[in-house]
Amino acid sequence: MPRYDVRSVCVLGLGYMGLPMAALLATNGHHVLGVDIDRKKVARLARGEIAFEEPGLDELVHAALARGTLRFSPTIEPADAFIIAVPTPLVEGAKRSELRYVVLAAGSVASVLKQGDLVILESTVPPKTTEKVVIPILETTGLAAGTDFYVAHCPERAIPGRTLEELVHNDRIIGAVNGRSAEETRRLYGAFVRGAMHITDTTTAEMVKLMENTSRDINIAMANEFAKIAEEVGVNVWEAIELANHHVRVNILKPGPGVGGHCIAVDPWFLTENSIKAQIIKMAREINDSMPAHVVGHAERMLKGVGDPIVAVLGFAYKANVGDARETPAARVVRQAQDRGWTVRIHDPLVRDAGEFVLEPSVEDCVRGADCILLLTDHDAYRTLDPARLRALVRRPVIIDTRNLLDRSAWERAGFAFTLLGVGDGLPPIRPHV
Ligand code: SAJ
Repeated sequence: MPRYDVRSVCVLGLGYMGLPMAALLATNGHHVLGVDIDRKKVARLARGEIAFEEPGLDELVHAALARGTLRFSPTIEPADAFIIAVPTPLVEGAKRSELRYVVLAAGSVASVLKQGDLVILESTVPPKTTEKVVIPILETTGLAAGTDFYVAHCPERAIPGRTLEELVHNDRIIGAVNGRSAEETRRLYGAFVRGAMHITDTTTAEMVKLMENTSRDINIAMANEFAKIAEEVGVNVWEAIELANHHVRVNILKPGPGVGGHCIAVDPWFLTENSIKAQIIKMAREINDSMPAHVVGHAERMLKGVGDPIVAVLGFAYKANVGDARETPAARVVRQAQDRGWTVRIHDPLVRDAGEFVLEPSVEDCVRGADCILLLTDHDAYRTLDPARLRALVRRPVIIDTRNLLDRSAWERAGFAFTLLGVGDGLPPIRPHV
């Protein structure tokens, strides 16, 4: 008999997806226990302290805490449904997935699993992980997937910066082991998901998620390659892309200093790790990974002849208007600049945790005495920078915009030498054939 009222839900992994999911379920009729192996994080969350910025999340978590429908603990408890939303990073130094946290989480679910429970894997994983890794761990209990308990893989697809809105309104893929598992999952997510829910098998769902992010990675690699070619032939790639996108069937993405974040820079490797046929996916990864060095090459050109240069990096987040610095290409730019012996100062108005990197408290502190400003993230806050004011602070008025954010003529009027990524300034243009 279907249960019409799943009420106790345990969410394992309280990161960028697990926490929003837990808060949404807890404010939509369920009693939720959020579990994380990081005891300090659990203690902070219990006090209502969230370590990252996400629109609406703070309010939602506080609303759920006030209602008493959301609790946090380092220890799992029996529940009607379990959602595994733990990280799946790359193995250190290798281009394949680290499934250690998924394995640990599945083992911990197995320790409390009972007849009739629902287990949903949300973490992004390589094809066949649900079938070959997660289900076997859950079945060590002696219970059978699909009959004694229900299993689905529902990859999250919300974008950082709009997580709550997208968790509610995006379509969901439900990769279920059987019809009953799909129905139980649909019922649970139905509490807050307003998008359509598409049912398929677990391996197809795994593949769909990886294909989505891989397709974006390949498209960004193409834009980055266009930028390099435009520099060679003396064209403004941003103008060329804008014009090409007037074609009804063309939609070229934007070049930049590289692809960061915990998804697009990682997921394509999950798709290729067991494939002997994959080619274009690996090449796109390499093109995107080459961009930090390309940007540092631009800086090198602009700093020619300058002894002991000071470089001011504006923007450390992996993309605009988020405080997330996971896998940020800025870290690679900074390291490569430091490897050249340059002094690098970094500013970001949104990033709270830059790991080993020290952030300056203000743009002014960052650019004072600098020989080159390197704009790496297109935060809205940087649009309104006053070039004349910064001109008075820097040692040499040089700026490299890797995101096409700034008003070139305003910076040039203030006396800056302005380089825009993907523009063939200063290079001899190739004459068109006549
Ligand atoms: N980027 C470019 N040029 C572009 C677009 C992006 O250089 O035209 C760069 C960004 O600056 C950033 C990186 O790519 O460094 C990734 O940013 P993003 O906004 O493309 O994607 P993410 O990583 O924030 O979120 C993606 C989304 N996937 C797709 O759009 C297919 C999101 O829906 C997924 O939920 C998320 O990955 C995830 O968790 O997998």
